[in-house]
Amino acid sequence: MQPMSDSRSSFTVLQNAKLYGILDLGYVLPERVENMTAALCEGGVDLLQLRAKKLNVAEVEKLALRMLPITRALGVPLIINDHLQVAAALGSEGVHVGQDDEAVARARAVVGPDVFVGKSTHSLDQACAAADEQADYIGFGPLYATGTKPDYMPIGLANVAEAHRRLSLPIFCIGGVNEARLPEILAAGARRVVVVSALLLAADVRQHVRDLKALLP
Ligand code: 3NM
Repeated sequence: MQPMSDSRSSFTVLQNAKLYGILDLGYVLPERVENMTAALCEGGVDLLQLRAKKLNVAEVEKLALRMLPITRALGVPLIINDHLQVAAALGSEGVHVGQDDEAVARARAVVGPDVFVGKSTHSLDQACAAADEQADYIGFGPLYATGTKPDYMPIGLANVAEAHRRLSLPIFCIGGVNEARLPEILAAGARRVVVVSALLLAADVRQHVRDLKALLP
């Protein structure tokens, strides 16, 4: 499969990204993956992650293979959650890892320098540590309690501005982000967001992506 036009162009897309969607198999039936990928990308998500916590590696790889022609045709970097080997085998544009020690370095060793590596962070200290670890971007949250990641304590908005003051890497605020909350999230200093359930459960996914993007400066 053709990579995005050159391997650094996905890094440029990352630097400019405001709205990051996640296709989470907790919300989307496997047979709807192509439709949902197209709706999210055509609506205008800047980045798209495949997250399938309950599927095995072979199933994740098959889904990613079905998504890639769509994401590539629309110039949206595809990020694989957790499965470094899938990202490496398919040459996806990015990979996303959790809060394990050395997770970024271990990911980089598997996927190489042309695949960007993002890390989940759940406090200001973890955000700073991930930047020190040379993550290419971080998720910062959950801002609010969310059914998508139910076991995590919400961290609120208090440290959003401080994270942006201290760090220069892209910070994607995540967790309970929706249209109604976006104004207060932006007022707290966020510049980029990840939206999962509010997009995947929208009656008109394409239009909802457009509506959210219009609210992001
Ligand atoms: N990671 P929704 S919160 C996948 O804080 C994920 O690291 C989080 O889903 C983190 O938009 C989260 O439906 C779930 O709340 C986000």
